[in-house]
Amino acid sequence: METTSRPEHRSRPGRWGSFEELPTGRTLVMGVLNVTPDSFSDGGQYAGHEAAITHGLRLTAEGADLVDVGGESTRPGSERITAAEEQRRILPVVEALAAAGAVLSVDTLHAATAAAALDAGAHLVNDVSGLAVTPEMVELVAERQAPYVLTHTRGTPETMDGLAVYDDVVDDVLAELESLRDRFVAAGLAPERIVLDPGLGFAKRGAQNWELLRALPRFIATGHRVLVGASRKRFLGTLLEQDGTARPATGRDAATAAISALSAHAGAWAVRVHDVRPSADAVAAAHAWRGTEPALLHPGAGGTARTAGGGDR
Ligand code: PMM
Repeated sequence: METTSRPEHRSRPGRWGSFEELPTGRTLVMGVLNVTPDSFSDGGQYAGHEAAITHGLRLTAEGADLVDVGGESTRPGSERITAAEEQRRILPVVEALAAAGAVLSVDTLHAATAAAALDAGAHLVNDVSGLAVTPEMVELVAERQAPYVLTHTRGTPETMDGLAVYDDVVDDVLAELESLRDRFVAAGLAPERIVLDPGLGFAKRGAQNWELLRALPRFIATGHRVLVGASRKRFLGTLLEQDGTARPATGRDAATAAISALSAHAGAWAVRVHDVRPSADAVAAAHAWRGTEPALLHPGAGGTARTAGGGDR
């Protein structure tokens, strides 16, 4: 006998049409689409427009609620590209996937690219600038009232590895995120449009990533939606190392799915992953384990601490 409810929305992932229409009763799965020749985790596979569009559609078919389109690698030590080159890479992909009904975020450090992608049909801006966010980006998202993923990092991809020094990584990351959040709110962005992301792997050393994951309920208690981006990251390669050799990126998907399940159990808004199906399944299992669909996992998220009925989810 079927004992768990199967929400209607599971039948049409990736076709929600807008940020507002995304489901609120469960953790969402954001599929990663790197239109780059040099990403650490799927390096160069989807650099051509056709291949990228096909992969984006595959991500939605496999259960992605959102697709995160990026044209510039932000791995430690990666080289910066111009906003013009970034737009050449991603805009045709954004247009095609938006036309297919996918909810899209644009993963960029450049306000000009964020603006162009929003014009081309993207719904959210996913910015991993952290403390280096530009005034132009603050102004843009406030003016457009664009949903904005505020990701913690320090420095730039060239310098961030040397900046992973904290008194208390959880306290410090939360404080830095909240002060950045205040800048956006002061500029006029509605707090419920701000998603917080602890920025795993961004100015974080191995163990610090686990401390942040352990503290996920504290991030969720801010009242903001929280995004977790652990997929295929180096700290998972270290966890799974054999004979002193880190497990390569594509061998990290089972550990990624485990983190997706635990993030869902904790009440994260979304997980950002490369291999969508295992994480979509993991999230479904986590919610089934909880027994009921939470009444509203993200009640208009924004700035005030939520008193979650069941305590730590
Ligand atoms: N990680 C990467 C890129 N963009 N965006 C957010 N919000 N959070 C993350 O953890 C994150 C991100 C790392 O690069 P990848 O696209 O090659 O995984």
